Amino acid sequence: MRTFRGGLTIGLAVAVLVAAAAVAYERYDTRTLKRTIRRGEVLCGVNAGLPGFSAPDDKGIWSGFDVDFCRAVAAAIFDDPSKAKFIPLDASERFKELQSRKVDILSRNSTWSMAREENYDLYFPAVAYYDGQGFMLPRSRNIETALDLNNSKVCVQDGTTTLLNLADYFRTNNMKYEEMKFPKLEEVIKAYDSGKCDTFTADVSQLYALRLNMAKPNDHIILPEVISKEPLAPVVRQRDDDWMMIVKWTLYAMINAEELGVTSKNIDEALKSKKPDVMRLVGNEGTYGEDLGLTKDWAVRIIRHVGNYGEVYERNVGAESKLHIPRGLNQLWNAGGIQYAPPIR
Ligand SMILES: N[C@@H](CCC(=O)N[C@@H](CS)C(=O)NCC(=O)O)C(=O)O
Repeated sequence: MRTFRGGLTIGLAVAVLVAAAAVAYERYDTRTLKRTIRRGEVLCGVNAGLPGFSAPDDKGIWSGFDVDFCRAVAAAIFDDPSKAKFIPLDASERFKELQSRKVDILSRNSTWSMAREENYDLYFPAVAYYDGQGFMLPRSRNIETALDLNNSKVCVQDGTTTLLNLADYFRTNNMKYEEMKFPKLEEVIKAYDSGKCDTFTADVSQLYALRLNMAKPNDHIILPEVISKEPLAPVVRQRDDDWMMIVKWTLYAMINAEELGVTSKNIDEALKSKKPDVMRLVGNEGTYGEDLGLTKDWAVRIIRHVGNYGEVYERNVGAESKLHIPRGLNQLWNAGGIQYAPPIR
């Protein structure tokens, strides 16, 4: 009888433990790396269509800065950048969808903010692109500063930090505005295009991208004021540290490679380099890749297939792209910007 009761107690304790583990598993996904490797591809949540950042062409081939970052993660893991699958996500649903494991990583012009990490149990490993919010409006309106936007109708997308900063900016400057808010980007653009709004507000990089798609891009100007900090970063789930480390160090490998002058074109020479920093980057010294759960040439794979940070920037949004966004804050720290990667050592 005593044994029976003891067995019952143990049974109950085991059941409680299993239930607690199930709850913990539901809340925290700690197995993304294993699942990704088993699946053979990285699932990337991206913007449905933002030229320069992420957009499919007419054959369904994706390109852009955010797309390349996902390809870099796939290259680090699989030595094959094509092992990244792109899943377009709306602004308002993106964090819930990452939380519910629809994607492994969000690489979608998402601003790192405290509430987003707290409310969705997410983590933004490192800043991929320092952005800020601005205003676009028809050149014909002859407005040169955002402080002259009093009483404007402002087009803005719902579910974004943009909406919150807009309210702060007008309140701080004692100005009135009418919020013309839409859940989908197409609706915001349509409203702006058809003259329903006096101005359109979004991250400056997005204004550059969207202006390209206007019938007459030259008819629209972007005002000089940048009214917020928008550190755009990839996003992963909290307490999934193996995965978070890979995402974080993929970006840092790209930034360090640029700082060390290692590019997709000279990577084979870099493999012969005797410079200690370069030797660590390319895996000829230390076990940095193995310690990430990858191979020693993890960074070589990224640089060879996708390029260093500067190459990715210039190709997609900088001088070699249609957007021509100056490097600005995204220049390396030793060249006037604030992109700064901790060392690989
Ligand atoms: N960085 C801001 C804004 C990001 C954002 O989603 N912006 C909109 C306005 S351009 C967008 O990309 N929309 C595209 C879409 O929802 O498909 C954020 O993280 O909230």
